[in-house]
Amino acid sequence: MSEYKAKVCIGGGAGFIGSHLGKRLKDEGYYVVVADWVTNKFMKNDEFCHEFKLLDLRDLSSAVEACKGCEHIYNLAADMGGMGFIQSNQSVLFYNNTMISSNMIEAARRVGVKRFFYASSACVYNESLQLDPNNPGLEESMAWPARPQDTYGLEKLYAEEMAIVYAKDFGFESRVARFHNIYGPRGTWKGGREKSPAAFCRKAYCSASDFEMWGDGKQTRSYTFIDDCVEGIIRLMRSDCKIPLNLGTEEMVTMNDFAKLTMKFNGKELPLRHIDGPEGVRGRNSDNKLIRKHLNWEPSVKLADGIARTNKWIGKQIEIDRKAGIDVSQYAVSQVCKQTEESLDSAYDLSNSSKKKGLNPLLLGGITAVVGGALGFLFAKRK
Ligand code: NAD
Ligand code: GDC
Repeated sequence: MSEYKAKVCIGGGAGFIGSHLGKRLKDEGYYVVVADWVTNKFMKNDEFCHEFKLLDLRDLSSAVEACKGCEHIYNLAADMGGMGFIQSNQSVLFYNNTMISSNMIEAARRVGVKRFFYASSACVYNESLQLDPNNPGLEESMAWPARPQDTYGLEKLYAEEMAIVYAKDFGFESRVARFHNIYGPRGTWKGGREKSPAAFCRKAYCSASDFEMWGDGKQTRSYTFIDDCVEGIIRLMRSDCKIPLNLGTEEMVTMNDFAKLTMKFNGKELPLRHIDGPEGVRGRNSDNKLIRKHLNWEPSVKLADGIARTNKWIGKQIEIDRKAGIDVSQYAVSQVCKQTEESLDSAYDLSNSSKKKGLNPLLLGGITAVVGGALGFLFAKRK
C-alpha cells in the first residue's frame, strides 16, 4: 500500500460521477476501492478502481466492509435520477438513501476515517426561493429555513448535517458539495432516470417531426460538466472548507433554449411540443461566491462545449442500440418511472445469502428513528 498516496473508498463508485472520480483518483496514484450494488455499464472495473466490492450499502456491516482501511471516503451512493424518477419514487428513495447515508457516515467513524465527502444536491434548497425562472442564484445559506424539493432533497439536507456533526464530534474532516445537475459521457441516458441534458441529446438525435418537452420550457436550470464536478470534489476534499458548497455553474438556461442547443448539434430545428410532465422547480441557478472564496476556483466548462461532447457520446450509444435491433424511434420520448418496491423487497440480497421479502424489521426500526429525527430536526429552529 505504501506506493499509493492513500487508500480511498467510493460508495456508489460504479455510478456516473463515482466512476469518473475513481478513474481520476486512480490516475493520481490513490488506491481506489469502489463499493456498489451494481457494476458499471460502460467501463471495466480496473479502469476506475483497484478493488470492486459488490455490496448493498443499506446494510451497516456492508458499509463497514466497504470502508475498512480507508483514509478517505467519498459517499456518492444514492437511489437517484432526474425529474422522471425522484418525484414518482419518494418513499423508496427516502428509505434507500437514508439507510445508505447513515451507514456510510457511521462506517466512516468505525474505521477511523480522516476525511469524508458527501455528495449533496441543489435539491436541498428551499422550494419557495425557486418560483421565478429568473433565479438570481442560490446561496448556500438559503437552504435554511428548510423546505427542500421532494424527499430526495430532504434526505440530502439531513445527511449533510450528519456529515457535519459526525466530523465535529468524532474528530475527522467532512466536506459537502451541493451538485447542480451534473452531465457528461457515461451518464444515464435512457430508462426514465436520466436528467434533462442526456434526455435532450437523446431526443434531439431520435426525434423526427417535433421535440417533446415536459412543461412550457420556460423553466430554468444551470448545469455542470462531469470534469468540472470531479475537479471540484477533489479541490473541496483537499481544502479546509467545512461548510457545504455549491458545485455548479452560473450559466442559467431555459429548457426551450437548451432543447434548441441540443438540436443544433444534431442539425435539426424541430418545433417544440410541450406536454404535462414532472417539472420540479421553476427556476434554479448556482451562486458561486462561496466556492470562489474558499477554493479560488469554480466550474468553467461552457454548456455548449460540454453538451457537444455529451451529445457525441449519446449518439454512439443510440447507434449501438440500433445495431442491436432496438427501435430507437422510441427514444424520442422520455419515460416517467413508476413507483416500484423491488429494491425494498430485495433488501439485504447482497449481504445475506437468503432473500428476504418485505422490510427487515431491524432496518424498519432504524429508518423510523432516522426519519423521525430528521423531521424533528427540520421543524426545530436552527442555530
Ligand atoms: P448514479 O445513479 O449514476 O450513481 C449512484 C450509484 O449509487 C449507482 O451506481 C448505484 O448503483 C449506487 N447505489 C444506489 N443504491 C445503492 C446501495 N444500496 N448500495 C450500493 N450502491 C448503491 O448517480 P450520480 O449521478 O453518479 O450521482 C452520484 C451522487 O451525486 C448521488 O448521491 C446523487 O444523489 C448526487 N447528485 C447527483 C447529481 C447529478 O446531477 N448527477 C446532482 C445532485 C446530486
Ligand atoms: O430531470 P432534470 O434535469 O432535473 O429536469 C430539468 C427540467 O427539464 C425539469 O423542469 C423537467 O420537467 C424538464 N424536462 C423537460 N423534458 C425530459 O425529457 C424532460 N427529461 C427530463 N429529465 N427532464 C425534462 C435535478 C434532480 C437531480 C439532481 C439535480 C440537482 O432536478 O432531478 O436528482 O439532484 O436536480 O441540480 P432537475 O434539474 O429538475
